Amino acid sequence: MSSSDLVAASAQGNLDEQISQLMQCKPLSEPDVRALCEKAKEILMEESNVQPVKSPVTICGDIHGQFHDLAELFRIGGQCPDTNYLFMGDYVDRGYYSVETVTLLVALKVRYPQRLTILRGNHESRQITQVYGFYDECLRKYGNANVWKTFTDLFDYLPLTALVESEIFCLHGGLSPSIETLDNVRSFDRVQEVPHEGAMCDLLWSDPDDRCGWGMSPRGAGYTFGQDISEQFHHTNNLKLIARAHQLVMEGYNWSHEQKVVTIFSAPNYCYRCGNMASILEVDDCRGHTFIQFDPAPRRGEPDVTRRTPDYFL
Ligand SMILES: [Mn+2]
Repeated sequence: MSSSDLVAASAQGNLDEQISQLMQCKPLSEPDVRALCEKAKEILMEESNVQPVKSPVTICGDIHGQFHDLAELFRIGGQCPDTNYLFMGDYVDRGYYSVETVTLLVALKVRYPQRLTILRGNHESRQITQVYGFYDECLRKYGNANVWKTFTDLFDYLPLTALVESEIFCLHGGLSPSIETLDNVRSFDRVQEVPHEGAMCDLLWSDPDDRCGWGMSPRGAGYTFGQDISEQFHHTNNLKLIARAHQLVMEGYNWSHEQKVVTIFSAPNYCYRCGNMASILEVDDCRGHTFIQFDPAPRRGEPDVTRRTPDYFL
């Protein structure tokens, strides 16, 4: 081995140690977080606003700092890198372990950049994390705001959307009246704080709705969009499905717009009190899809899993 190979091998060994530490829900030191985020930034800045992803891949929704449920998700869905994952944002806030959750996902991204795709959610933002918990958790666990600053600076580089096998468009929120084509999404500069309005904001904040057309969102950001909007977007961009997260759904997944849109939510018993199931969506190499539902991580015993029969869209 050359000396540069040795350096690379030792860096990788170090990263593997960090990942096993994180898997035990133990946060990294502040300098380790800073070095990790530097590497992650180099990887993420090369990715597209519409990051291409190949199947097989398992698509996941909101995690919100529920570290033990993320560990359960990996037990049920398969460990990284044995299973490829696409996470659609909202890693932080609400739950008690935002630091450990987001550090683990970023470490896995650095270790296995081709196996893991991590998109930006509306909570991957400086402003939102100061209100909903991540900022306070960083202060509590590190005694200062440096780790919060490091992560929120990294969040600016996260891709906004992904496209699985040119047919499943994945994003955190939903569609935007300012966006007709995937090339529109590819064209803007995403490296900034999530704005209060406009295309980038809408992708992270919008929700599907039973009413036709565009509507005002009760969230105060983004829009609601009807089935007519989803159909037009599918048609223009040759899509089979829009997969998104962002909304609590009691079964862990929920179809809308005659199966043109699916909501996936991966935080079981959200906020430790909502009583909902979580789910993940496995897309296999024949592009069949299977939802796996799961309950909160049990304290002991076997995980409670429901594996649905696969559906194929042909
Ligand atoms: Mn959200």
